[in-house]
Amino acid sequence: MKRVASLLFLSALLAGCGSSSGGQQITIGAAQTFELAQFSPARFTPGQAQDLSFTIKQPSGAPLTRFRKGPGPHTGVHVIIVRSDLGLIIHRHPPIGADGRISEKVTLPTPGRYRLVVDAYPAQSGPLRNFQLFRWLVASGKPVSQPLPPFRPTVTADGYRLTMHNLPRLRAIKPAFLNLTITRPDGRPAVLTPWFGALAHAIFFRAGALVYFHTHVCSAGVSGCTSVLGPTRVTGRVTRPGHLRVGVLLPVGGTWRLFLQCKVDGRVLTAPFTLSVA
Ligand SMILES: [Cu+2]
Repeated sequence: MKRVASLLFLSALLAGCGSSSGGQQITIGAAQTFELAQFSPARFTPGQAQDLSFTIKQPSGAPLTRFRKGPGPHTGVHVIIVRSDLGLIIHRHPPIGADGRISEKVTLPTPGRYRLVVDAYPAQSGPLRNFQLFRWLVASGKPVSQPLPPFRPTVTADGYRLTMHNLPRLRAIKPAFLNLTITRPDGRPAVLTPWFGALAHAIFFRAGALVYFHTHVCSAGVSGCTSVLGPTRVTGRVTRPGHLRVGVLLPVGGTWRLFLQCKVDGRVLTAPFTLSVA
C-alpha cells in the first residue's frame, strides 16, 4: 500500500507543473523542468574529436533559443566537462544556433566517465539568472583514474607559474579569497587577456559528488562578474599585473578541486589546486 502511494506521488511529480493525481495538486517550479534534449553522441571514442550537440528543452517543450548577451562571463551557455577523478577539465562557450542547437567539437582524451555541466544564462527577466543541467558522458575503454594530488601552492602550466600565497581556512557558504601570482617562463608577471568574458575563471568541483561552483575575475568595470550563492556574493579582481584575488564560495564542505583558467600570451592556462573545505 505504501509502495502504491509513493508510486502515485512519483507519477504526479513526473507529470510536472500543476498536474493532478488522485485529486492531489503538486506544483513544481519551472526551473526544474529545463532539460537537455536531442543529445549526441551517446558514447565517445577517446582521443577522437567528436561533435557534442544538444538543445535545452524549456518547460513548454520548445528549445531555449534566447540567451543573455554582454561583455561579462555570465552569458550564453558554458559547457564544462570534467573527468570523474577530476584529473582534467574542458571548458567551452559554444555557439548557439538560431534553432537553439548548441554544438562543440570535443575530444575526451582518455577512457572513463566524465561529468558534463551545461551552465545556461537565458535571456529572461525575473529571479532566474542561470541554471545548470548535468549529464554523464562515457568514453569507451578501461577508465583512467588517478588519485587526487594533495594541495601544492605552486602549479606550472605551459611553463607559467601560478602560486597561491595564502591558504585561508575555507568553510562552506563563507566567501574567502585566494591571492595568486602568475609569472611568465622568464619570471616577469603575466598579463591576463579576457577569455570567455573574464580575466580568470575559477571552476570548482567537489571530489566524489562532483558538486560544481564557478567564480570569476574580471577587468575593471565589467558587469556580470559576481557569483551568487543564496544571500552571499563574491567577485575576484586583479590587484596589480600578474596578481589575482580569486573568490571562493562553496556550498558544502569536503575536498574540492579548483581549476583556475586564464589566457596569457595567446594561450589558455589551466592550473588545478586541491582545496580542503570545512
Ligand atoms: Cu567562467
